[in-house]
Amino acid sequence: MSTKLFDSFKLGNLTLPNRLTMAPLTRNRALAGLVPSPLAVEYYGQRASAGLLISEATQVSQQGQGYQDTPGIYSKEQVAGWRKVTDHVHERGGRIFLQAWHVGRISHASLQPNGGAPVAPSAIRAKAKTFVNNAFAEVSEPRALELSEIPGIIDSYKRGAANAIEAGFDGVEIHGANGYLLDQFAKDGANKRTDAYGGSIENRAKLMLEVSKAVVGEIGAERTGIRISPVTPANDVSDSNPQPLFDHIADRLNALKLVYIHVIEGATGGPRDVAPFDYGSLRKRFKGAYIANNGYDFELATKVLAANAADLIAFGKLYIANPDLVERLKKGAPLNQPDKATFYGGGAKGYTDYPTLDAALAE
Ligand code: 8OZ
Repeated sequence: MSTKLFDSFKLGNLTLPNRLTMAPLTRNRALAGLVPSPLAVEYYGQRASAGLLISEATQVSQQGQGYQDTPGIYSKEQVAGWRKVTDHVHERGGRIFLQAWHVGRISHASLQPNGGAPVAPSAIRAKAKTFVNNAFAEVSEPRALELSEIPGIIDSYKRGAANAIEAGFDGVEIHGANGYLLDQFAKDGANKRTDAYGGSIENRAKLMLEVSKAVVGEIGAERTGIRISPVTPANDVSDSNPQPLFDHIADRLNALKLVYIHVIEGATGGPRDVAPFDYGSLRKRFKGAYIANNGYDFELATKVLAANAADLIAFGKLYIANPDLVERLKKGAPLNQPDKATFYGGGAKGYTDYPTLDAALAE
């Protein structure tokens, strides 16, 4: 079958050798100080043949952490740890963006500064679980952010973006998806504020757009992307009318000239048709690149690229299990199956030990 999946693509100032993107994947293997480990260097390096790698979600502050052992991008030690990852990816001919993350209310007091409450647009606890102290736990009751705290939140993303560039990343993807802080502000199921950040679509989208503007100001639009998930029910988030909300967001991101929008179509890691939504409307409004994600395989990727409904395709679970996904899809070779038991936490097993085709054939 003829496919555009292996065609090159110009993303800002980068030339990607193919249309495959490694989706951001939480793996909970950071070391003390929430520094990426030497295994992370190997893991990302193994996957460097992807057109673009996106790092696992990486908190921009201690307040932004919601799960144990996720890496940060706010300390010198973290920047130094990430520098080893980006150097290795670049040595192997790859390109990598950092995903900048603040979990908002999807956190646990035990992870927060001084054991305090996680922060949210409104003091509404999500019906969601996190993983802390080596066990699943209900997320903690959050407190609503004061209006006076918002500039500090925006600054934390800005600092995270500057640190990411210092750590050698090619760009930053703002995590605006999956029921975390920016998605919580955008959606009316989680945001009941009555100030300038609540109520209308414009007000609810404001924080996501102010963060985008700040990151663009810090590192440049050609190095700034964003991930959104208009209809996902992930982490108990919901909106009563997502189409006009995300149409507005797409228009405004277009005006800010972000290099890409990365769209989770449907329920994160679940059904693509969970709720009606016109993704073509986002595609039409946003003139930068469109990265499509959720449940893609070779066939669907080929179809969507042929229809020009996306520029790049992000693969998650397939990239956990197949470091050489590009080569495997090119050859129509069999794929390794991901092992759910080793997704989150642990060491090399299920992380850096999935064989490449060459390694498998040599056995
Ligand atoms: C799985 C487990 C923990 C976090 C996301 C950052 O869904 C995540 C995440 C995924 O975006």
